[in-house]
Amino acid sequence: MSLLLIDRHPGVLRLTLNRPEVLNAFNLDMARALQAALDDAANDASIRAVVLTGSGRGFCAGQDLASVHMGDGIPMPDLGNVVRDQYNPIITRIRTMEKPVICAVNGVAAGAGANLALACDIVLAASEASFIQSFTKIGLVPDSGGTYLLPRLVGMARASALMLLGDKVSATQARDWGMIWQVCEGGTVLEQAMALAAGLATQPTRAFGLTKQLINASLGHDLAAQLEMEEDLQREAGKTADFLEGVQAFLQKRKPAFEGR
Ligand code: T3D
Repeated sequence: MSLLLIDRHPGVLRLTLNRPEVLNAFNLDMARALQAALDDAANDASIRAVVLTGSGRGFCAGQDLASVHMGDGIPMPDLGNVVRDQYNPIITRIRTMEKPVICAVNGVAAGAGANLALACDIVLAASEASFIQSFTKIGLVPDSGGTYLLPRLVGMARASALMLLGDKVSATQARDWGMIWQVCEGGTVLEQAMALAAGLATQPTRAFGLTKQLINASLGHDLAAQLEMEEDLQREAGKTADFLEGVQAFLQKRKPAFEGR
């Protein structure tokens, strides 16, 4: 059985974590498969949006705790290496990929699974989904970019409490706190994510990529540096075929046909 299901739709790549018996917890092979698929998506110009979801009733329960070999005199594993080799490349790729990554959180998202979802550009969650920063419950620290993203999404007070207490946050609460974009009722989360992705795949992909660069940079920039970067990237956007098409379509009162370049 494939640990990651890869489905191509026009302009859209759908990636489904596929270890439903353990709520799609990550082992090394699944992490490697996701890394490779994200790399392919980033480098394939025909893919203009990515959807990430999970099979079964969970989205992802983080690290597969059964695959961490310890106890009975076995030396303690070096978890820094696990984070470096498994999770950091995935989070970096999602954040830096110059096309939108949409997460369809179909069920519980815990530990690295929660932070994987939060790293995506637009997060939709099923009404029954939940988010748990479960790391400290097993004596670990949050990883997969959670300590970077969560305080920025929900503020220090909520991020600190969520990470120290490890409480479950419902999809509705997550939306109301600004952690995610939207809650989808009635089992429609994947359908809605795919429809969103199909729409985005017909839009100016290059401008999306540049916008992602600006959003990422804004988290560390002061206003002057950000204004300068906007100037630079607007210069680039202004040279794209999609800009020309967008303006012509507006003036001719027709729908633009963006090619993503
Ligand atoms: O290497 C490193 O460790 C470093 C990297 C760390 C990154 C991390 O992600 S650390 C955090 C790891 N994840 C967790 O601590 C979450 C553990 N899981 C849970 O707390 C609960 O399963 C959930 C709250 C996510 C869901 O609860 P519930 O009641 O809906 O489901 P369940 O019955 O607990 O789980 C269903 C099955 O999935 C169950 O197997 P079984 O009994 O039916 O055979 C359970 O053992 C399995 N499962 C769930 N999470 C994991 C898992 N198996 C392995 N690893 C898991 N993380």
